[in-house]
Amino acid sequence: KRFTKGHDYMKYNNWETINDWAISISSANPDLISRQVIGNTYEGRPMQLLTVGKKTGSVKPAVFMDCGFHAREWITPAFCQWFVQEAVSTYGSDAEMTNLLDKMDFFVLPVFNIDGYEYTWTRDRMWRKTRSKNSGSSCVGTDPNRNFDAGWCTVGASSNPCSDTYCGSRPESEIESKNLANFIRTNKSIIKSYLTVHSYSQLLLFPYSYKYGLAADHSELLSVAQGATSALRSLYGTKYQYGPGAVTIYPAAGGSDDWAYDLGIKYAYTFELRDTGRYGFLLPESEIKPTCEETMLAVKYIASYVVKN
Ligand code: ING
Ligand code: ZN
Repeated sequence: KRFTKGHDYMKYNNWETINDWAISISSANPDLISRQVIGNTYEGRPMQLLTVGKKTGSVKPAVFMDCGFHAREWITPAFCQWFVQEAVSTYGSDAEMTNLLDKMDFFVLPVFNIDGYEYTWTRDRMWRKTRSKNSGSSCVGTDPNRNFDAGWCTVGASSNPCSDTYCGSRPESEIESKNLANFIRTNKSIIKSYLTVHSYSQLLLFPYSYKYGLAADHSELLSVAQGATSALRSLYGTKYQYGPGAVTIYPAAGGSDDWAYDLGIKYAYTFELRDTGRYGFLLPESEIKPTCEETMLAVKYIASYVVKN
């Protein structure tokens, strides 16, 4: 069953539709999904967080996953919606998903940068940043993936509010960053993995991006990335490169994966979904289904690894 009350997972959905979906899918699956608002965005929209997992009455380890950090990366909210629907519809039939949801919880934030996402639907399809005002400038927005406290604004980021990689006035200057960071700090004892989903380039990145030095857990992060990308490739042959951010794409400070890793969340990964540039951010809707199906395999691989380690 692809649809929950008429919801179409094979189309890009605007924020109003995603918000309605988050409310209805959680109330339709009370044994598997609970919902909370972790704060409001700059423009006042509710950051809906779904907790997906069998309710057992005991504390379970968790994977945190967010989508829609950057407004124009439309395939990523589509993936978070797909993930939640696939989780509830394969629980009890797919052995791996059943085991995952019995033993752990997924915190899923379908759209992090809601104000920016809405702006890409109404004004500028290629918008990336948040929509907050910058004092002393007429330029709007901060790059949320330069706004975290991980070598903040030292490399691959700009202190110019007009730049697409503006790091903000200070770490967590954006209310969306602060809301996310507060939730993760509060729940850090149970969050074993942090996954942040971007597009495009077909990469699976892990710390560090803010420096060239290797993470203490480099060899384990590398081997899990190797396993996850080969699981992904097994479905349609889609090739992913993987490695530390700084050497695999470019050095960039203030990213949420580096921040989560330095907080103590070992399995911190950034996905860059399809494609490699033919359509880029404008990935056709016909590619939503194959992209989400193959990405499911990688996320399940990482979660299964985390659950048994
Ligand atoms: N790419 C990421 C970006 O924010 C990244 C790459 C990952 C940078 C992790 C820093 C840390 O630039 C996209 N497409 O947004
Ligand atoms: Zn991005």
